[in-house]
Amino acid sequence: DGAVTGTATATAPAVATASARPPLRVGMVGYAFMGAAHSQGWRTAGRAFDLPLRPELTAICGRDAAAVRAAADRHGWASAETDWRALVERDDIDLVDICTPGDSHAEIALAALAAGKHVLCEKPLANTVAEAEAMVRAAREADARGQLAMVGFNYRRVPATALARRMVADGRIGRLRHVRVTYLQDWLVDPAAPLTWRLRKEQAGSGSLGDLGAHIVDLAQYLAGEHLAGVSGLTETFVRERPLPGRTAQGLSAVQADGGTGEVTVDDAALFTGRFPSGAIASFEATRYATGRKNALRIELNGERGSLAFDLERLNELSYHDGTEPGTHAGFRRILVTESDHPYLDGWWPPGHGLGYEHTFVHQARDLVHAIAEGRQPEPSFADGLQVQRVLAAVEESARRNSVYTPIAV
Ligand code: SOE
Repeated sequence: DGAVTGTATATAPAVATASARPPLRVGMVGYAFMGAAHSQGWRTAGRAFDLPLRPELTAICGRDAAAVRAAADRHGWASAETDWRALVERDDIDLVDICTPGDSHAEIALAALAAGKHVLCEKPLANTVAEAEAMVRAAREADARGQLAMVGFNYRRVPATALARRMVADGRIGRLRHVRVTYLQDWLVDPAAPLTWRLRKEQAGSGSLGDLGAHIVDLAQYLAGEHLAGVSGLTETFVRERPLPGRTAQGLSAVQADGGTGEVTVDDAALFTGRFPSGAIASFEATRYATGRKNALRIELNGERGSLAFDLERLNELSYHDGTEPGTHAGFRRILVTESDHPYLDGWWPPGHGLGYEHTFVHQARDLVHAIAEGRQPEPSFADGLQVQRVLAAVEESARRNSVYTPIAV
């Protein structure tokens, strides 16, 4: 700088350091699994990437004072609140991030938008179509006041899925014929796993359908570049009665029971097919009973000119078959999605060093910060979240009517 060069006229180059950027002060509601994941996102985005606003972890909120204080310390939040209404009213918060079970999404989002905040809401957007519609209306009104709202479908932010989207849009697989998606987990295989909130309709809205099916519907539509026109589905609940969880139960399948059992009021598995307006057809499977499968989100797209395949358990890779190559040496090849010109890779490590699940939340925070700084609607929007909700509702309706083909409401 000037002092070091020793010349009175020398000036330092105008380097805007991250700490000189205007802050984006975040208040987050919820501090369990998704709260920890979103905390990572907010904490890291401004360090890995050059962002126009500097995310600040201003306040975290949860009902249990001691637990939320501990979460604040652990994840780096400056303060803790026990009442989300107090959090959304705080003058020193610009954005409210909702990481609670689905039954409180709509109420918190509406209050936060009314209080002038931007909103990020975990998926599924809401527990019902009616709630999601109210959220979309509120988001539209807020948009006119310069506030933005996004739903958190984080699997769009895996570099390999973002690259797949780019390749489909560039015509690399040509006209789409098939989309084949599964999202398989196994944390409910044990009938002694307790009845946590994800198994209660009044809290979670639905079971595997909303928890896992929402992700694969969004991802399939995002990659296909179009919305489903209709679906036929089946749902099943394999274990209808489970031990009640202890008050301290944490995580997906913590076994601490208080005694007594309760009814499982959601689906354990959902299986459905769908049609796209282009003529492509799709199949979907979402379950927590796929013994041995931990977080197996797999998607394959077959087009007239080629195919793409992705497996979340190998998330740095994308398989691509170029059907226009001579048959003698054509075949699926593995693209290692770690080059600096691959989506999101400009902020990370040299080629081959790889990313993980948590980076999707960093990328989500990054994209939202850019949209807010530029004053444009981030994607996926609340309207996108509502559309996914309508697909889920159509699957439930179809399942109720023995798999009758059910058009998606528009
Ligand atoms: C549990 O099934 C869960 O944590 C989902 O709620 C998340 O959305 C998914 O990303 C991982 O699995």
